[in-house]
Amino acid sequence: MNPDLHFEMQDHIAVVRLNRPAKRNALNDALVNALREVFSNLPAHARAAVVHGDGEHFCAGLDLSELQSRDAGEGMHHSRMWHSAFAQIQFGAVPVVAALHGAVVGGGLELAASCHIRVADETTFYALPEGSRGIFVGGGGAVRIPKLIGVARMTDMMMTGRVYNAADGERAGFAQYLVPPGQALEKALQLARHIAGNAPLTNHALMHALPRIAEQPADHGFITESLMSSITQAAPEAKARVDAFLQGRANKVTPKP
Ligand code: 1HE
Repeated sequence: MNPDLHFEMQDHIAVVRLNRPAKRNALNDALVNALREVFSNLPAHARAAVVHGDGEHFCAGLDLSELQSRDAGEGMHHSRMWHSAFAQIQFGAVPVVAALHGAVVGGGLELAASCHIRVADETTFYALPEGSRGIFVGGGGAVRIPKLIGVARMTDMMMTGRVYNAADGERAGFAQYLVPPGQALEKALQLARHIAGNAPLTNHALMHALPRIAEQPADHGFITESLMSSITQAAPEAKARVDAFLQGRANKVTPKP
């Protein structure tokens, strides 16, 4: 196991920590490959995962010390290596919650965007310094980040070097949750435990079908939705959960206090 990536199971939750604080958890090739390996080989009892970073920052993005002149073909393969690793996160076995703090920049933001839910603490800031480093996003950011914040905001960030703080970032759509400093990991674990209690088929549909449906033309999307809906409803677990509600044994939906 790569010492820059720490992995442990907490009951059914896989907890993955970027463990390179001296370099602000910058992602070198070995670390990107280690992420792919970890998410490709989660234990069978994993039901959800959390990704976080050691030290003062979540992740400083691409390890710039490895940025070397590559020809176009080599550059494409390098970018595809990142795609393959982050695809294992987005379209892997279990939902992944990112716990963010400090810098979430460049490839670090691309990593966060490949997770299903993002929890940020108030120290978090978001940037895409690729624009000023003379490069472009290559870890799936051009596809995933506009889905969070829109093309216009991403263009602005890369053209002008704009940095979003945690509160503005939450409003823009980077994170779904904003918590006080130091509390992102605990909140992410709490959410992961809730997710782990869902019917696995529902989680699967949310990870694998929903993003595809959202990209389909509406008339295709409606059909795919119906198929997924009938598959999840047919599972014995769905019937048991609905019966539990009807018999007063399941939580009601309650407004937030
Ligand atoms: C690094 C990296 C890195 C830090 N690659 N070594 N990403 C960036 O352009 C962001 C560059 N980093 C920063 O802006 C800052 O480091 C931070 C805001 C993240 C943190 O600041 P700070 O003051 O806490 O730390 P520092 O003093 O800048 O850095 C501490 C050490 O980490 C230092 O090394 P040292 O040997 O001098 O101690 C830094 O050189 C090192 N370090 N960030 C390599 N990124 C698939 S395409 C994706 C393309 C991108 O991600 S481009 C964006 C790259």
